Amino acid sequence: MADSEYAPPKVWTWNKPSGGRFASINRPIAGPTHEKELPVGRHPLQLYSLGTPNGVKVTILLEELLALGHAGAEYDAWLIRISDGDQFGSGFVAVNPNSKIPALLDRSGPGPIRVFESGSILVYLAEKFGAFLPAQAAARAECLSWLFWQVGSAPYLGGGFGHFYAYAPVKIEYAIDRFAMEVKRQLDVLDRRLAQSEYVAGPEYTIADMAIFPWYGGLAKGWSYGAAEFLSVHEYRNVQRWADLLLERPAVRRGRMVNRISGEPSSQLHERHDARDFETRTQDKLSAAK
Ligand SMILES: N[C@@H](CCC(=O)N[C@@H](CS)C(=O)NCC(=O)O)C(=O)O
Repeated sequence: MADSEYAPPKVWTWNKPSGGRFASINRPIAGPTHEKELPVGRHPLQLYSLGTPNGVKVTILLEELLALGHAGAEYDAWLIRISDGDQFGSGFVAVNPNSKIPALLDRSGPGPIRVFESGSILVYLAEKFGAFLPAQAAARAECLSWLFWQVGSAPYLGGGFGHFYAYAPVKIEYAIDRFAMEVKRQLDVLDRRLAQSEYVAGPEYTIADMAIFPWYGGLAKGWSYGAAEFLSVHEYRNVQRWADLLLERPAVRRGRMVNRISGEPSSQLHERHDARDFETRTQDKLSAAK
């Protein structure tokens, strides 16, 4: 049946798979599907994640904190394979009832503290270590405004544009047009801001940059959905300038490797338990050692 002929029933029921990539993990109910404890390593912070844009925001911040000398930011990054349904294990759901990566357990205090939602994790860690979130009221407000701009905007990029352009089982012109228009508008918002300011929230590098970079920097650099040409991302020159600036940072480069399961084997560090893992435990090194 063509889309225009679809007449929604009175009550929606879950009677067939939704189709498209990731259909196997979509379901209309929450809660665990199976019992599975989460592993716990030796560091104060336990991160359960995957190297997607939402996961990378947090590993960039952790690597930046360590680069600043905050030893308390040492972390174990465990791999959650969402296409295998790891996010529906009982241990993961206890840390994030929303069953999505990233999820953090802070075990540095008297009792573990769970933190979920990537934006919330960024604020929690920035406040805990007093870094990358300005203290002065106006600068802090600007940083949090851009951080929440990312949290509110990216679902239109990922769930809207990315889904209908790259993952849906059918190409629907109406949906692709609608979300391409919105994503180009968002890129223009960012481009105009970055024409006035070195970093997104002002002259300082903050958690707003770390949140926005994996989504919109990644789109600008052609890493997302094979859509660089379609969206003419080269036209957003200030976004390009800023993305290149962030890519020069060693902590950003390390953060992008953690929990990554695609791309060059030398860029994939499936789990990170020690700073030396970047030198010794990337997939190319592990394969060579076999
Ligand atoms: N708003 C959430 C979104 C997290 C999210 O969508 N995570 C995706 C991967 S990027 C996920 O875990 N998907 C698994 C699923 O939907 O079952 C955040 O920012 O943390």
